[in-house]
Amino acid sequence: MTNQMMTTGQQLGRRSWAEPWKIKMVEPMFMTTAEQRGAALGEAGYNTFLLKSEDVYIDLLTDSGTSAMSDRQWAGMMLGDEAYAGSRNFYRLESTIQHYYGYRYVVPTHQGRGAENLISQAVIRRGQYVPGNMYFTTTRLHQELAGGIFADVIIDEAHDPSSLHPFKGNVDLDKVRALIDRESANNIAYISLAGTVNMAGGQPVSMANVRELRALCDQHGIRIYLDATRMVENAFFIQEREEGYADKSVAAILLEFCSYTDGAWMSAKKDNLVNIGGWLALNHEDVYERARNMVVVYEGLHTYGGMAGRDMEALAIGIEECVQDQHVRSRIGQVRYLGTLLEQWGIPMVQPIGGHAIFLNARAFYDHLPQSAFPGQTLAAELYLDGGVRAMERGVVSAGRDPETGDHRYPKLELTRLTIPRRVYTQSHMEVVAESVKAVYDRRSETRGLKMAYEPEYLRFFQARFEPISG
Ligand code: PM9
Repeated sequence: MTNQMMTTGQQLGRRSWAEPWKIKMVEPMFMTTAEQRGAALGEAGYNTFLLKSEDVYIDLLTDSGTSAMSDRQWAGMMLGDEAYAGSRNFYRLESTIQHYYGYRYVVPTHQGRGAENLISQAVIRRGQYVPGNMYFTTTRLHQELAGGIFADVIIDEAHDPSSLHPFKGNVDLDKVRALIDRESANNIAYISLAGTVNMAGGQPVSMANVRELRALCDQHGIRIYLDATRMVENAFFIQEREEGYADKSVAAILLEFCSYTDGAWMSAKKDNLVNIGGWLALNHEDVYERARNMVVVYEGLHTYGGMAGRDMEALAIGIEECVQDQHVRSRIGQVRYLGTLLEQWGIPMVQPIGGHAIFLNARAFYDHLPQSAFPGQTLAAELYLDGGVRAMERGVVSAGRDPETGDHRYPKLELTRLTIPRRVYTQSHMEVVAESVKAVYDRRSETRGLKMAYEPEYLRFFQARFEPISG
């Protein structure tokens, strides 16, 4: 048998895995011509967020709200209790979150940033620091809008795309100690801990790290709030990489991890397998009271928080499904499949391969472009032009401007993210994507970069417009 005829499993000397589901309904996809893509990208100001989805072939913009729901979830949609107050679906959702994540109190929200707004407003005093394991766009913005000052306390390895540290999401406890010594514990609102860390490449936090962080915070009376958006994927990495966890289920690991934190906010559009939804869960009654009161100002009543009853039912079922070991293994397996195809051509990317996406290292990809020519944004544009694949920038555009100086923030990581929706695409789609990345890589020296033509005030990566640098 030639190498080309062998399955990936055979090549690696083991049996292959397969998705624990089969396809019951399909949605047609259409390929555009190069000319159509050129026109569409020009109209979108070279920003993939401004493309119409009908002009996209394979959509790897985000894994947020793009999952395929199961037959059970769709059946659950028919059980929506659309009462304004006290919907039965809310109580089901509340007990499911309590069961799998272990927190006492639950406040539903329309999506993750609704919950980020509530927790930031509820617990940050103006001028307080919020140390976190790398920034996330919406999270930091809500912390800043509430008067907080974000401080990056992730380990240095997280900023190095080639470091093979197995837990690049870990908090550097010395950085936290130094901040406490400098500013005093009283001036720290809470630790903002994310598992996995999106902007670092979907990298996990170890159980040992969160346990030590808890001990340190207990000494100083500091609370820890978790961004649990992709915590199920984080639990899988712990099972795979951390001593003592190989025989524990993802669900058991998730519960233990959460037990070291005081609460969590969630974009249910990721791990939890729904197209819309979010929640905030808390252990302390005082914080819960504040959040529960504010939810009626910003989201809706405290028993729906911006979701329909049917959304809450689908979400409760999504939580049960997403913690199944086989599901997480195949979800991360597909991300790795794409990564392994790209690795064989030497395409630069963040290592180790993370949970939800391949993060191409645009700085190394276009090593002839300065960061001011937006290499990450340029690569996303070029991928779309080549084969209609939609990716997203995660570099200087996403980092925004420093609120004090007004200057661009230049992050060490200048990345382009190929984000894999859950249960949506097949291995053949991954192959088409990989070949497109390779084609763009082969002609990288011809690429000149972009300049920004329009910049909105908040979260500029969503709506900014660009023009190609000519010459
Ligand atoms: N993440 C993503 O594509 C959605 C669009 S970019 C803002 O990665 C984390 C870790 C996220 C996240 C969204 C949110 C906000 C919070 N934390 O989008 O408001 O990755 O539901 O969640 C996106 P919502």
